[in-house]
Amino acid sequence: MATAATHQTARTLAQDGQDGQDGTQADVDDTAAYERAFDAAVAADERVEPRDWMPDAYRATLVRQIAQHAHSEIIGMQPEANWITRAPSLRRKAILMAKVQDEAGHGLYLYSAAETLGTGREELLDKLHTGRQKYSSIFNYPTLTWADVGAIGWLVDGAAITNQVPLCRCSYGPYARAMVRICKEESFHQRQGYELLLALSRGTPEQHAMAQDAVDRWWWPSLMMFGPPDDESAHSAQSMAWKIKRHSNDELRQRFVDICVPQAESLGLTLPDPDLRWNEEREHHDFGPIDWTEFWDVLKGNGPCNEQRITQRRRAHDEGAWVREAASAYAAKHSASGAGRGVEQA
Ligand code: FAQ
Repeated sequence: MATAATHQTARTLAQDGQDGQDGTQADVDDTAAYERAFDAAVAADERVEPRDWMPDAYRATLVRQIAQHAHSEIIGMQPEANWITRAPSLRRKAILMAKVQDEAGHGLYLYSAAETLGTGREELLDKLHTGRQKYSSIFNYPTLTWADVGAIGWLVDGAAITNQVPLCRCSYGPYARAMVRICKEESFHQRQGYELLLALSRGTPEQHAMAQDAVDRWWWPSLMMFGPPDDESAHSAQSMAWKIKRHSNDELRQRFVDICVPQAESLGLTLPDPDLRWNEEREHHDFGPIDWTEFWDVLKGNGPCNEQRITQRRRAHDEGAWVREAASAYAAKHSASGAGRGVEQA
């Protein structure tokens, strides 16, 4: 919760502003004062909360990013869910089911965070289903073998954590707080993927080859998850100035590569990049060029599974209509009968 004087000023001004804005000089002065107070609060690392005044563009950027993030979580359930019925043991099946359920939960926290900005879930889902909002490029690739479940956990969840831990310090309170729990769960997801790949890597030659093949296919798309290079990233500069993003796309991508190289060695697997080597001077790993044509093509809808993912999402939404209707009818009935005020119903 924001406590410093600067932010209180923004709140007080915003409350005063509820009296009405009719375009007078006083209103213009008020807006400039709100902006100064908002900028000072962000500069002082205070949290912006739902009732605080915020620039329209800040609100729109948050809705865009949080919605894309929420959509990624629920579309991201599909590639792994594909393997639930074929998990090789009860233990693996239980772990995978828990992971996929966690992803649904992450979607719920994130849609709720977006709702605090005044945008309803129905509207966001409609934008997803009609292609007006994006989800992460990574979920447009197929899961061809069981080892892909391990590669997703190790690389995709690993990339997600690298990107999301800094979001726990995002300037918008509800998003930052949602990320704390999400990151804890992603950490478990990453470890289960690593452990799965380790078991395969140390298994039969066929299992080792399956693990290597999965890593070969998921490595480059995982690097693309961090978004376009900094000089092509339309939103980074403003999002970093607002402290929504704390690091640039390239910084986080580099951090991820540096984390993965020793982990791949421990796994006994090779990362599919002949240019990957330690750079003494930079104290980072150099890595080869990313195929950005592929990335933009996937974003345009031409990835291997775009069509399948969105068709399945729309079907799940349509088939779940009766649940939403029943839940709404139940809530309306109980609020009318006073259950909403704590009266227990039989
Ligand atoms: N895929 O200017 P920037 C997960 C778009 S969750 C698709 O750099 P920004 C958990 C971008 O929206 C994975 N689109 O954008 C899990 C923009 O288009 P727009 C999701 C992408 O926002 C694991 C345009 O390109 N995580 O994996 C991508 O500053 C396993 C220009 O880009 C998040 O969403 C992409 N990879 O930076 C679940 C984290 N990259 O909107 C299941 C939160 C960029 O103008 C299983 N998001 N674009 O039409 C972020 O941190 C940021 O939004 C970035 C992009 C870094 C993704």
